[in-house]
Amino acid sequence: MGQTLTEKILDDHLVEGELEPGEEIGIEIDQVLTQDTTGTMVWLQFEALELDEVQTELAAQYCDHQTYQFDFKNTDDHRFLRSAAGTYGAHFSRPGNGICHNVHKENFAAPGKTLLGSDSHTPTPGGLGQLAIGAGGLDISVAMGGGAYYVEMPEVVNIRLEGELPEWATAKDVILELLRRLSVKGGVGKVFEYTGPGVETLTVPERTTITNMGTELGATSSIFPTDEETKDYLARQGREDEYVELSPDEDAEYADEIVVDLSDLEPLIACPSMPDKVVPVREVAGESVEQVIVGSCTNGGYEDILPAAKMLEDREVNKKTEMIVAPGSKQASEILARQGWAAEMMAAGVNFSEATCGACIGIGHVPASDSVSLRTFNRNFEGRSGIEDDNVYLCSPEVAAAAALKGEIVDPRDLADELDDLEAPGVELPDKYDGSKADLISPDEAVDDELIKGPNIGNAPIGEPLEADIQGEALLKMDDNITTDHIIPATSDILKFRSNIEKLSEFTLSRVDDTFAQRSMDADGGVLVAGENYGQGSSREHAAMCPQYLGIEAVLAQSFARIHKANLFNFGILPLAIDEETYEKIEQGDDVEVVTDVAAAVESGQEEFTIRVNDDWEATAQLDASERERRILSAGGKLRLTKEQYEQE
Ligand code: MIC
Ligand code: SF4
Repeated sequence: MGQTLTEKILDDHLVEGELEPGEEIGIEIDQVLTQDTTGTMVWLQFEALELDEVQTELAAQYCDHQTYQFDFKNTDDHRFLRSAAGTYGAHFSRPGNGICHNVHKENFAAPGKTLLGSDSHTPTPGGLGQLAIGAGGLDISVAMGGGAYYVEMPEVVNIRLEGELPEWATAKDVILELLRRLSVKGGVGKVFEYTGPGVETLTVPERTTITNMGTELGATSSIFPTDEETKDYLARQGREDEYVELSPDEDAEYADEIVVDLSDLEPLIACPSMPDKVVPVREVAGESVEQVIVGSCTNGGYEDILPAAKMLEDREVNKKTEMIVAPGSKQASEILARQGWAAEMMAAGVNFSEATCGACIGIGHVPASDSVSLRTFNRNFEGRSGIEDDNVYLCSPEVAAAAALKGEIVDPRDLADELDDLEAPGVELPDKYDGSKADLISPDEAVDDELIKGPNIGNAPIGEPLEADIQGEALLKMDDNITTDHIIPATSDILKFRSNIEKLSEFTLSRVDDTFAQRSMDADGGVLVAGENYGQGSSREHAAMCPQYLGIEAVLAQSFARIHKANLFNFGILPLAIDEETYEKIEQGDDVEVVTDVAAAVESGQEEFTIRVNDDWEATAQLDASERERRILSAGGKLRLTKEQYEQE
C-alpha cells in the first residue's frame, strides 16, 4: 500500500513503534526551535539534565515575543538565552530579528526533515514539506539532547485543493474556511496533508499561512508536498541546494478527504473570540473599526504586507482608525524599506513597528476599551489582546487594509467598487530575499561559553514521585475550550516571570478566578475540573508547571488538547477523562478522591479509575496513557525520569 507524505517522513525518522493511528511512535528530530517565552525553561531543563551540547543537526533560539524589554527581567531572559545558545551550540536570533516561525522559514526550514519547536505554531514550515510539530519545552530539551520525540501516530487527512483563488480571496481564507467547517477541535489527533491541483497555484508563503493556522484546528501538523514553487522559494532565499522533491504515493490511503474548491472562496473573517467563528466579511460589514494590525507568524511576511502597502499607496488610513504594521521578520522589514514600501505605508498613516509577536499576546497596541480591532493574526481568544472585553476579528491583510481605509469592516470587493481604482494586489515574491543576517548569530560566532543568569532566572522544577492517594478539593470548575491563555496568561506583567516558576504560579488561572492560586496554596493542592478541549492553544509548559507547583494532582476534563495533555504528563499531573454527566454533577468545592492506590494503578496499566465525590457518589474516569507516559507519571515527571535514565546509562 502506498504512503502519504506524512508517513514517508515519519517512516524515515521512526525509532520506536508502528505507523498505526493512535499508537505511540518515537521519532528522531533533525531540527529544534525555541523562543524567548518558552526557551528559558528549555535551557534550564537542558542544564538540569546535565547535557553539554546540542545533539540535533540544528537548534535555533529566537527572541520574538517580548522584544520591547519593558523590564530588566526580559532583557535578562534574552541575555540568558544568548548565553545558553552559545554555550550549548544553538543559533541565536536577537530580539527584533523576527518571529521564530518566520525567521526559521526564511533561514532553516528544510523539506523532508523533522522539526520540533516549543511553540504551537511550529508546523508553519509544513508549507515547504517539512514535518514540524509543536511541543512543550521539556520535550524540546530532551530532543535536543538526542532523545526521540514521542507522539500518538496521527490520522492523516487529505485536504484536496481544487481550482484557483479568485481576486481578493487569499490563503488566509482557505484556513478560515477549514476552521468554519471543522472548528477548533476538528484537527485533534490529525495531520492535514494538502494535495490536488490547487496546490501548485499557491506560493510557499501562502502555503505557510495555511500550515501555520492548522494549529487553530488542533492539528498535530499540516504539510504540503514540494514542487517548483518550493524550489523557487528556496532559490530566492539563497538555499536552492536544500530542495528535495517530496510527494505522497499515488495510491496513498488517507483517513479522510476534505475537498476545498479555491475558486468558491471569498473574503472571510473570524469573529470574536474564537478562531472558528468564521463568517463572510459581508455579514459583518459596517462595524466601526478603531484598530487594524497587519503582522504575526500567520501573515507577517513580505508577501503579506506588500498587498496591504499597495492598497494604501497614495491613500490615507481613515482618521478614526489606527493602523499598525508589525512585520514577522526583519528580513521582511528590510526588503520593504529598501523598496520604498515602508515609507509608502508611513506616509499613508501606518505606525510601522519592529518585527515582533507583541500585540498578538497583548504586549503593546492593546485595543481601547469596548472597541473593534481587526488583525491578521491566528488567535483571538478573549482577553489575549490585553483587555478582558476585547472584540478581535481575524482576517487577511487585504481585508485589514480595506477596513483601515474605510474605518469600518468592508469586503474589499465592495470597497474596490466604491473606489474604482483599487485593484486586487495579488501575491508577489521579491526577486531575492536579500535581508542582512547580522542578527542571526551562528554557533561558530557565539560570544558566550557559559550561562549568564540574572536574579530572575530560577531553576527547573523537579517533581516528586507519584503517591498512592489523590484526594482533595475540586478547586476550580471550568467550561469548554479553556485555553493556556486562561491558565498562564502571556501579557507583559506576567510574561517576565516565565523563568521564575514560584512567582509565575501566583498568576495561575487568575483570569478565571483571581483567588485560585491562594486557595490552592492554602488547601495544599487539589484537583481541577474542566469541560472539552482543556488546555487548547499554546505549547507553554508553564500551564502545567505552575499547577504542579501549586500542588494540583489531577485534572478531570471531558477532553484535553494534545500538547497540554503531554505537558500534564511531563509534570506529573494525572489527566483523567470524565463523561458529560460526571462533569455536570461535580461542583466546585466538592471533595474528590481517586479510590485506589494511584501509584500502583498507574504503573499496572489500569485505565478505569473510580472517583468518589463528597464520600457520597461515584463515577468512572479514564486514564488514556501509553506505557511511557505512565512511567513519566510514576516518576513524578519527565525531568526526574530522564535524569534517572541518564544516570543508569
Ligand atoms: C502563543 O501564540 O500563545 C505563543 C505565545 O506563541 C505560545 C507560546 C507560549 O507563550 O507559550 C504558543 O503558541 O505556543
Ligand atoms: Fe507569536 Fe502570535 Fe505567532 Fe504565537 S501566534 S508565535 S505570539 S505571532
